[in-house]
Amino acid sequence: MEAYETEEPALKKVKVVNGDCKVKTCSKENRLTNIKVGSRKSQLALFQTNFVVDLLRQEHKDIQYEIISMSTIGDKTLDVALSKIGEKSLFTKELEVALEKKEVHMVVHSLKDLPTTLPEGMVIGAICRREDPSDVVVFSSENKFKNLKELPSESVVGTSSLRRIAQLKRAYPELRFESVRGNINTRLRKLDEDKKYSALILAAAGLSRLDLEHRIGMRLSSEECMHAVGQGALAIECRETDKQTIEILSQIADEYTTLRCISERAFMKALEGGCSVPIGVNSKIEENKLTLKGGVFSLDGTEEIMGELTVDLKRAKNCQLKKHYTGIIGYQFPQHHLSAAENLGINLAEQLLDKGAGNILKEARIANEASN
Ligand code: DPM
Repeated sequence: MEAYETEEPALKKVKVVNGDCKVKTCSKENRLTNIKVGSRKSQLALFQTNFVVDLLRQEHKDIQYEIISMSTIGDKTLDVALSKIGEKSLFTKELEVALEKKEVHMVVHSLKDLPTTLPEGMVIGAICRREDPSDVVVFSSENKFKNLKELPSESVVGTSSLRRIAQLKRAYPELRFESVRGNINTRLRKLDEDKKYSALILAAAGLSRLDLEHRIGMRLSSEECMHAVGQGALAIECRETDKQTIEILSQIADEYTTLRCISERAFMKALEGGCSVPIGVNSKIEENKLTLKGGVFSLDGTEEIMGELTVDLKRAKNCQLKKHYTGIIGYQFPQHHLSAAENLGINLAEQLLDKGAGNILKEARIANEASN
């Protein structure tokens, strides 16, 4: 079997055959001593960046870390619904330019904001251990509701996610779903002050990172609302050729999260979905078996096509090594597991396309473009 070998001679040479990692040599004088980490400026983004820097510090105490924060188009375009801006790398572009110009070594993102195809030359060097990936409901501080069912009909629920709207319309046809933009604190302020919204749908992970768990009024089950691809996981993007950074990042990557997220991203990629497509997923690893559940939903909430597939990782066959799997590098993990995860996502997408998911997605894209 062919081995993945690092190209830059100065760095610790790592040779990997099927996850069997052999460290060969280490030249001290060229080692990175100062790492620049790019981040968006929002409170959540800075929290996430600091979280990753803390993890890195535990593994690499000898390195200095510097956080460089910047605004992105997504941050600047607050008045338009997310799905209507039509730019896939909305929250990532400026940061990727800084990476390309070598102004930073790495950038921390919410994995769900990273497209399944990254810009040329960029990879995801690590995905950290996933937090709760589910969606939750936050009610306006004025009312005492505990469940969406209790809201009076025609109450307005704020979310810009077509995925959330398409799924929740099925269970709560009497509610109205309207776009809301801005970072989490801005949204909560609009919820409490504007009187327009009775509730918001948000990711549990974002709220808990900001210590706002007490605002969670109701957790949505996966039957009611499948989460977004990659939700709840943090990803660190870096240059594909920057082997030193890739090696440093490899130590904070979580194997199960990586496998689950590769399967989810492969599923979305095979369906050609972006952040404005109503696709939801759920994944788990139990007893070495990776299970992926996926769904495609029509925007009006009338149609859904779902499926589920499992792969036994123990029985996964050796495979041709790839540079990355949906942009994710995991050279320290068994490659045949990464490959099995990717194939699982592709196979599930094919199963859904056979059941007619292509038409639902096409209609969703047309409807979304027409409302631009
Ligand atoms: C993406 C979506 C949303 C974000 C679309 C979706 C939600 C937008 C909205 C791709 N990015 O989920 O279907 O409801 O108006 C985002 C959040 C986080 C990362 C906030 C959230 C934090 C959680 C995480 C916005 N991106 O979803 O409530 O790191 O996974």
